[in-house]
Amino acid sequence: MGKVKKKIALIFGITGQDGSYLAEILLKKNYIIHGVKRRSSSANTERIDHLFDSLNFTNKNFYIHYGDISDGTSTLNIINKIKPDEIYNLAAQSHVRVSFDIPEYTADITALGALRILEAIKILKLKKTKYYQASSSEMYGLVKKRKSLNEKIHFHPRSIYGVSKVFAYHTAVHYREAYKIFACNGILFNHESPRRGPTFVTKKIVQGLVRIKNGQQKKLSLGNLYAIRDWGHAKDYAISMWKILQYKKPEDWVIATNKEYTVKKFVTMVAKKLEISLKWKGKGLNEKAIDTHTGKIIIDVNSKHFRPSEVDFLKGDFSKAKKLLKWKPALSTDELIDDMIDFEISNN
Ligand code: NAP
Ligand code: F7E
Repeated sequence: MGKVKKKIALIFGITGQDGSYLAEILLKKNYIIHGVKRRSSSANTERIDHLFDSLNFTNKNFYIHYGDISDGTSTLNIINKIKPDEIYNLAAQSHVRVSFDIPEYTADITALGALRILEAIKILKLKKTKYYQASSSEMYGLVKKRKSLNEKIHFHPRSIYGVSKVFAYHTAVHYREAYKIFACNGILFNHESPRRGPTFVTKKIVQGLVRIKNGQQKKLSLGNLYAIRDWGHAKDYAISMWKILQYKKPEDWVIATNKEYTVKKFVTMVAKKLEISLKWKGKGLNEKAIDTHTGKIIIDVNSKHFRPSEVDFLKGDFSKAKKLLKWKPALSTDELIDDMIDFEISNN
């Protein structure tokens, strides 16, 4: 019997939260992984250092290439060299708040980056290459009714990040329809993990409260405490990306937990697990939480964390993925918090 040819995956955004989990999953499935890393002044490979030996390159199934999706030529060259079976586009300027400060840059990376990859697949006539687009619940933006959102709900983005993701979403659909490329969108709701970037709200809360508990930080300043999000674990969501590309047809999928929490509830859950007793008082910019043991204010609200336009409510209906992909989240938001706290305590 001949050897089964290993599948080749190319991951843009390999150094990010999701890229690192996806690489782990695909390596276990016996894929050869190629990841694209942009040049930076520091190594920035903390999330993937356990997967490859950056000095000796001992993992023969894992390769890193310098590239940048703002650079169409290098993007095309990498895809041409590797001719992957599957391309996962997880690369983005992914911070919604930051997209208000650098809108043009965000659109270049988050919107046009996707176009550059799809155009390369088209130009190179890679008929067998499948494409995954990291679409986002931020595309829904302003929702009319506070109900679970599915694949049929229309988009009304509230930031250039959201607008850019809508562009990338429709670009994937367009290349599927016009050029028969196997292009899929995973519309992923918020997903977090110990590897989440420190300025996203869940990581900021867990890290902040652990440090406050340890006496290393005095106060945590937050923005809108009443935004509602559907928070899952990134490890579960990375599995869905692979499943989406294994489905018989290229389609678009909502991935979520279908549970809702306010930012304030998330704070309360983390504080309770850390045995910090909170008393909330005040409203709006004057809202604060006091540690009842010390009498000190440990949480306040700072307008610098507000967004010019907010997405107030996001909760996802993942019934299509559950039925057809047999995907569902293995970990609850409560278990996600446990994982994030355990990591923070052992790595602080
Ligand atoms: P992340 O941690 O911010 O990772 C983003 C990745 O993109 C990083 O590897 C980053 O590299 C890379 N990148 C940024 N600009 C690039 C460029 N010009 N060229 C090449 N690579 C570039 O984000 P994540 O949470 O893993 O999310 C993965 C994807 O899913 C993103 O597209 C995000 O917008 C989308 N998404 C995320 C969520 C969520 O809740 N996490 C939900 C829906 C959709 P550096 O390490 O060099 O910065
Ligand atoms: O904010 C509120 C904030 O920045 C969540 C990205 O992965 O998920 C993420 O986008 C909520 C917002 O995530 C602070 O106003 C309050 O309502 O953690 P976040 P996000 O904006 O939902 C989507 C699905 C993506 O696609 C994105 O790539 O929390 N909030 N106080 C705060 N947010 C932050 N960051 N910092 C605060 O102090």
